Amino acid sequence: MTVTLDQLNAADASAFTALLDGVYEHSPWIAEQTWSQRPFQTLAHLKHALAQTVRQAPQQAQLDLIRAHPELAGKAAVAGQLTAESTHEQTKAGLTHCSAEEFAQLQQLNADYNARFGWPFILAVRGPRGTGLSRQEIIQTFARRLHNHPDFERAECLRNIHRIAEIRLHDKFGHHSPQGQQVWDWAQAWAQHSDIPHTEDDVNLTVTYLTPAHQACAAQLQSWMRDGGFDEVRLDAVGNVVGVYQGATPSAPRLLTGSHYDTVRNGGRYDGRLGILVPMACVQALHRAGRRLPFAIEVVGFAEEEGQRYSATFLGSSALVGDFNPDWLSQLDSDGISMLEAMKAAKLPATMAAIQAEKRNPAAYLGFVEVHIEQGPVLDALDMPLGVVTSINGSTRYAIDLIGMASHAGTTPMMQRQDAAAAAAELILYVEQRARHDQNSPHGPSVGTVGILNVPQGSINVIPGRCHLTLDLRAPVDAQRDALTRDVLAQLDVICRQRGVRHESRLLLTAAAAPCAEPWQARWTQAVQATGLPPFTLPSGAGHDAMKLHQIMSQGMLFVRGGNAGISHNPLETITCDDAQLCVDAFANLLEQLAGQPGVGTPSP
Ligand code: HGY
Ligand code: MN
Ligand code: MN
Repeated sequence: MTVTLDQLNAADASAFTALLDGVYEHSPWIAEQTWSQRPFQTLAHLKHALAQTVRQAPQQAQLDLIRAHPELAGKAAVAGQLTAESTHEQTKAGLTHCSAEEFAQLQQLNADYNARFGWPFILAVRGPRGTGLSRQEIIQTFARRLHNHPDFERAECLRNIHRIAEIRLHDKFGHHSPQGQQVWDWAQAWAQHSDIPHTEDDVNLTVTYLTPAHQACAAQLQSWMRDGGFDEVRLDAVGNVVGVYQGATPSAPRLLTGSHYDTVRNGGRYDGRLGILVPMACVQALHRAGRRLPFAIEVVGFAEEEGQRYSATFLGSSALVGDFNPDWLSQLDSDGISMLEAMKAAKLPATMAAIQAEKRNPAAYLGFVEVHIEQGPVLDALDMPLGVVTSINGSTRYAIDLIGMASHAGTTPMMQRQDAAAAAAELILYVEQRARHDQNSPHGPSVGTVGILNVPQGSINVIPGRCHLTLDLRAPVDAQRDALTRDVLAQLDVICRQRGVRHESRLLLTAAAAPCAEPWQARWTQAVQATGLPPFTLPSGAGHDAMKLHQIMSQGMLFVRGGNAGISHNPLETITCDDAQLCVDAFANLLEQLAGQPGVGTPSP
């Protein structure tokens, strides 16, 4: 018998607790202490309230909650003493069918984990899709998390307990997330295309500009858009996939939305792609309902945002704002192929005229909205599925070659070296120390990263004569970004002087900080509240296509929680299909807000 919110809201404390029996393993106190917050507007509201009850409980109560859970394929399972819910979950994940080797691995992991942390390993084995992780995924996650810091691991166990509770609540309420599952499934299907072929135990998702995998992703997206009811679907002059779902009248203004479908090397499945798939799910629903809004919806899958194959970050969205840099066309990739040649091989027009024709007229648009995975730890740490972005950090990127003198590692006295790698090491530590200096800046912290570092043709017994590195410097406002950049480059000169080394530095990118327009922040906040969640705002440390569109129209962003503490640019990047559903619901609400807004035809401020 499924439970309903009306039933729950009308229940007295004991009936309320009874209705939620089993949601949190052997811990009725959580429902008891949450009862007073009724009425609950939505299931998301209830889940968030239950999670906050745990968050506000004393640490001992949190530990007791963790310890109330059985081990995976542990003694209780062997003795048949699991609760019905845990039995169902462990069975669904195949833990009742372990091979002898898997069983032995799990027993060892249980023993090692308990010895290290003093509580059982907690994992929502039904996974992000709710259909169950594989035994291999469970064992890999178990082994990986064994090395976490205890404070982090305790928090991660609690996050998994909330995910277990969420799935159990959905079972109780007969709740499903069909569009969230569709978005999640699309992301898995898209991830099959990679520049690096997948092997059984190594899924290295790498999709860089105009490679065969990239072109397969573009073809796949066009096919999904056509199937999903878009009226126009095309590949534009730089490889962006553009889908238009017309409005009620041909002259209707357009809402522009989308994100990028390229990835970093060995990246995640949701970075960028979520921002294409979520609006696509909303258009599919409108099409199926035969509905037309007073505005058209233009969804763009941007072809290149990460700047991996070529140093041309935001290439796709640059074309839409009219600042595609013609110099990019002559850039060579690591195989010596120019961007122009890559465009021709991909059967793109490969002319600046065609590229410049992609520039959008902002007067025809209501603005740009982008959904994106947070790519950071904030939402996951707060058990918050959605967050509204206030501003996108500005950034500068440099490629730097340090040039010293290669010489014999054995005979060159330490005081007579021009060691390019040692100079790089000193610079890296300075970048870290200088960025930390802004930790308490009133605008928010800066960040500084050296993401690429190598000694070309290095040898074990040769002092590095050259060292190549990249700088990625970011801050919430441009003045702070520029001060950080100035200091780092000044220190680079000092280090070079002191070490008899010289440098060749090349500015790759300057992206201005992009505050999200208040009207869009307000609409996203209203959309999040409509899901039953409290509004939450946060800045974006990551760069996004929205900061490009910001140059010609108002923009707003919605973040979705990333699991695994929000890790990103990493195969561990993850979201749940239920959070994806909340995101689709929020996007659909934003569309309804716009549709119901008088004079929606005029561009937003
Ligand atoms: O680096 C970034 O912030 C983005 O993922 N391109
Ligand atoms: Mn990225
Ligand atoms: Mn991205």
